[in-house]
Amino acid sequence: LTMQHEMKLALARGDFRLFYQPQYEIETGRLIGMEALLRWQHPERGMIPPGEFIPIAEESGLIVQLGDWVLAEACRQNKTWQSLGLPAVPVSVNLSMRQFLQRNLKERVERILAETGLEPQYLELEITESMTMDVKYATACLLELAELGVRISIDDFGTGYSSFHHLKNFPIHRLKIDRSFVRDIRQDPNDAAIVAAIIAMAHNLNLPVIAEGVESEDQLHFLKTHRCDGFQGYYRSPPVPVQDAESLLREAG
Ligand code: G
Ligand code: G
Ligand code: MN
Ligand code: NA
Repeated sequence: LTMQHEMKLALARGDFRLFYQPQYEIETGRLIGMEALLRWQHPERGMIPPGEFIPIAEESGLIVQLGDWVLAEACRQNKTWQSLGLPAVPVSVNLSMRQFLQRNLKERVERILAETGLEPQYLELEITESMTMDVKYATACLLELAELGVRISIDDFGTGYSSFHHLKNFPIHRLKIDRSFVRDIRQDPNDAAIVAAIIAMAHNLNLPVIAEGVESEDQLHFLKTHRCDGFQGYYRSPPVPVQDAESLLREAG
């Protein structure tokens, strides 16, 4: 069985799962969002991390179907939480390049929102910086998505080729600083300078910034001092299964 075939079976059997990582406001510690992260619960091999199958799904094109499943599942789950009276926060979903290049992406997202009944402001789409290289296409595509009323963030910011010039023309709602810059923020003055510069630049463009991969009090303190708006990371919580995510929302309510 090829990996591609196995993934098709897994999708049909319901072996994919979403984990959720909470996002917090730095100033208050308040829970402000949940990032949905895909996992494959393989019957024999156990939990397979996305790094091992997303590239293959991307190559084969299966990512389009899988991505639709992720979108629908995240929206459905968020709507369920809201129906239970839990605090309403946006759910963030990672888009792959292949999904971003689909001509009917807007219609697909629109249909999923309609089918799940989730209001568009409670869905955030994460695209990576590298997906905006074709500036003309990215601008047009992001404008279409923004028209739906969904939120858009730039993930892994700082790792790609960033055109600050074009950034200001994208209809985006926030930047996510890549965790590779956060890791050594207290040891490496270059990383510290980069993070401080990204925050300052984003704020000049009126964009909130969230830092990923925060693992220590020290890192959080640095980010707070530099007025970073949000964070996610093991320091507060790793990505957790749906039941644990629900508990976190309950505690926040
Ligand atoms: O959750 P984890 O750290 O293992 O994720 C590894 C990578 O897989 C990250 O870059 C993350 O953005 C990506 N990823 C996780 N879930 C999804 C998903 O649903 N769709 C896409 N396209 N990428 C995902
Ligand atoms: O590329 P993206 O930002 O979507 O990747 C998210 C990935 O980062 C998830 O797979 C998640 O498991 C991982 N992650 C989340 N928090 C931390 C953290 O504090 N440290 C590290 N090393 N990885 C993290
Ligand atoms: Mn992400
Ligand atoms: Na990232």
